[in-house]
Parts: sequence; structure tokens; C-alpha cells
Amino acid sequence: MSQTATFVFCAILATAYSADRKFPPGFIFGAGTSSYQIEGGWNVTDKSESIWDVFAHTPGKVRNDDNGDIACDSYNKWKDDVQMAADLGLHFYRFSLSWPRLLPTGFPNEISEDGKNYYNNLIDGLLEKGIQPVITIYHWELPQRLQNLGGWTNPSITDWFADYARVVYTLYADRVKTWITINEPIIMCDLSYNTGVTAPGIKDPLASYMCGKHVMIAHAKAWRIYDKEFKPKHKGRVSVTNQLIWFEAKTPEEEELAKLTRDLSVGLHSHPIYSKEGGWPPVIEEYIAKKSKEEGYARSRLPEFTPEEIELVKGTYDFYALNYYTGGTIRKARDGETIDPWPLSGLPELEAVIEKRPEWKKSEVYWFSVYPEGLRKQLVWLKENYGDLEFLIVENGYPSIGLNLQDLNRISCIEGHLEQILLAIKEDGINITGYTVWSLMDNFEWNEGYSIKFGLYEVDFADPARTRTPRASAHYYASVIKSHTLDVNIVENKHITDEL
Ligand code: GBH
Repeated sequence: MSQTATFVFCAILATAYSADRKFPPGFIFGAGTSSYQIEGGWNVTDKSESIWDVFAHTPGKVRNDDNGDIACDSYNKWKDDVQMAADLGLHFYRFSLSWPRLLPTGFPNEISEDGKNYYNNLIDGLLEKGIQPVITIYHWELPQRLQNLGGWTNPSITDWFADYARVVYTLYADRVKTWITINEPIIMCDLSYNTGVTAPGIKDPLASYMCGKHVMIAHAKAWRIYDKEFKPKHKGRVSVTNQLIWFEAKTPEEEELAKLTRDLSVGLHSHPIYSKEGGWPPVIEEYIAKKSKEEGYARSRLPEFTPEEIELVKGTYDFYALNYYTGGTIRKARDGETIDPWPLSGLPELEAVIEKRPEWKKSEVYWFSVYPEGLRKQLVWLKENYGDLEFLIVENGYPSIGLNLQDLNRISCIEGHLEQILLAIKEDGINITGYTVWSLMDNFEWNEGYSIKFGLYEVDFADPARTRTPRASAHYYASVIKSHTLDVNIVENKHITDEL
């Protein structure tokens, strides 16, 4: 047995058998990636530049001036990725499409043969191994040409996106049954247009909410196109995924503020879709309108929805998709205190400060502390606010720094979250149907470049072959999937360990 497997053995022995640690029949497990973070092949054939190509090629924007020119080289090595997914025993693999690889002009007047074939091969390769493809249509790779036209601040983008979505449904809906339109509206709008730490790096206090509105309408148009033109024949499902940081009050006195923070961070992009009345969360709409007025604006910084737009967006879901990583406590800012806008520019808006409880386990990465209970609390909150929905967790994972195959922290983090999912299913009666580890392999972690690792597989970025090696967490996850329980016993599952 390898040293890696020995570590897994130790980790697994600590868990005792109990019927409560079994997953419901039909619960599915997957892993995720996104196009710019893994593909490379940034200038092959007719692919055009994305905002990330331009941003990462600008010195000083990304840690160590890393870029995704080659990344994991999945453009060439997709067969390895499929094999890794198969070795893990994944039920599904979540990946995203590169808009400028498929539509080099940004518009459907030209569809790239090379781009089309790349994703056809990947989809067919997965299906041959019995793995369901789950596609994110937009995971932040906007064609630069569309950014030059204003990107997500231009209302026309709702049609540009809808046209792109129709192209990809036409190409792949015969084989792909689960779709995520857009990854993390709040993060993408905030980091791209307000804090400016990610591409295209715009820092404008008005732009983030403009983006926030257009993202909702773009999603809704794409959902409705599928629902009308593709669902009757292909019977698939479409949703959008929200990044949810669980915010709770630091002290009982701060409960009101914590509630307001959740209404902004979770509610902003959930209420328009999942609530009965639709539109922005009323308390947030009022709060921002009032502040905007005080600041001397003629209208609210949060653009209004028309009644038609409210109807267009409302109900455009087939399930609730969420990404969960970490939690935070909320307290009122002291007079004159500078508020860090990460992870939400709404925090300065609300004069709210986010902190971590000292008892939460820290990771090596500053923004991440391990708080699996927050995931269960978040799911309960969502059910209370939006009803008995089906929940699909499409990202959860653990960040680390440096090369390390024996990633016991990642194992215990994943196990902790899976325990909370089981509790939410069994104790709170929440309908959670699947779980996704971010990420299948180490990749380009946006403004952090390659310095932060999320992979079940380690990738050697110094090696032109971009060799992938399973970490202990890959062995662990394969055992969980195979046994469909958290009571994985590495002795019984030894053959899996050997295979990997
Ligand atoms: C998700 O973003 C993304 O969907 C995925 O692509 C990403 O790799 C993964 O999670 C891990 O981050 O410099 O202050 O912005 C989650 C949001 C965005 C959180 C980048 C960490 C860096 C801190 N992440 N952010 S900051």
C-alpha cells in the first residue's frame, strides 16, 4: 500500500458505522472545473480572446503574473480528465463552456468547428464512461469584444447571452440534461465590476448592481429558451448557481444586521427567481433606494425591474443550485472603521463587518475557514424563505497552498460538509439530491493564479505534461462514492485505492 493510502486508512478508521451515515438512494456525486481555469489553448484555431486572456496578460493583475494560456492543458488532455472522473466513480462531471472558443465573434454568426468538436468529444467521452455531463454555460469567460461593448453593464447582453445559450442547447441538449446558466452572479458582478480584482477589473460603485440586474434577465431568457424550445424533446433541467457565504450574527444584538446581510447576499439573486412575488428583496430595494437618495443620486443605484421583467425572471428554475465554501459573523462597523468589501461590496453598504469565529478551523488561505454547520443553516434558511425546493450543491471544497498529496485537511473538510448534508436531509427534511467537489484537479484560481490548490488531483504546473496525481482526498472521495456512505472502510475498498 502506498504512503498516500496509509493516510487514508488512518482517516477512515476514525469513523464508526451508523445507518445515519448512508446517503439516500439516487443521491449523486460529482466534481467540477471551469473552462478558463483548466483548458489552456487560449489562441488555438479561431478562438478569440476572453476578458481573462486580456486581464491575465496585463502585468500586475494576477498573483505571480500567472495566466491560463496552458493551465491544466485540458484542451489537449481532456481524455485524462475523463479518465480521472471515471477512476473516482463520479456520477457527473461539471465543466463550463468557453464562449469565445465556441463563438469567436461573441455572436452566433460564426460557430467554431474546433470549439464545437472539443466539447462534443468531452461530452461523448464522459457518456461512454457512464458519467453525466453537467454544463455551466457561463463561468466568467466573456469574449473581450463584448466587454468592449460594456459587458454585463450593457442591457443588450441579456440577448447576447440568450443567443449564445440557444447555440449551445442546439449543439449539446441531446446529450446534456443538467445545465447551469451562470456561475455565481454576486461574485462575478462584485469582483469584476466593483472591487475589480477579477477580469475585466472595473472598479465602479454603480456597475456591480447593473451587472446584477442583467445577469438575472440573461439567466431568465436562457431558462425560458430551454423550457420552450428544448425541454419538451430533451427533458433536461436548467438553473443558475449562487455563491452562498453563511452570514450569522456575531452577538444576539446583531441579528437584525445579519438578517439584512443575508437578504442582500443570498436574497439579491434568489428572491427575483424563487420568491412568490419576484423582484428584488423588498428590504434591500428600500435600503439601497434610501441610501442612493441620501447620496444625491436621482434614482436608486440598484436598477429597478419593470413589472414585465419581474414576471420574466420569476420561477425560472428547475432546482436550486448552490456553491458553499465558508461562513462569517456579522457585526456593526465602528465609527470611522474601514470595511473590507470582500466578499461582498454590500458590506460597506450595510456598514457591516465580516469576521470569523475563533473556534472555526482556519485553512492556509485567508478567506476560508472551515464551517460546515453553516451549509446546513444556509439550506434551512433557503427552505424557510423559498419553500421545499430541490437543492443541488454544485461546488464545495478546500483550498490549500503548496504541493501536498496527503491532504487530510481536505478530507476532513469534505467529510464535515457531507455530514451536515446528511443531517439536513434526515433531520431537517431538505431535499438535497447531489454534491460536487470543487475541484477535480488543481487549476487557475483566478486572481490568485496557481498559488491556491483545490484539486482532488494535484497538477504539476512545472511539468509540460501537466501530470495529474491523485491526492489522499481522491481516494477518500472514490470510497465515499463507491460505498454511498460516509462509513468508508479503506480495507474493503482497497481495490479502488490501488486502481487510482
Ligand atoms: C468559486 O468562487 C468559483 O466558482 C470557482 O471558479 C473558484 O475556483 C472557486 O469558487 C474557489 O474560489 O481576492 O478577495 O476575491 C468562489 C469565490 C472568488 C472566493 C475568488 C475567493 C478570492 C478572494 N471565490 N476569491 S478575493
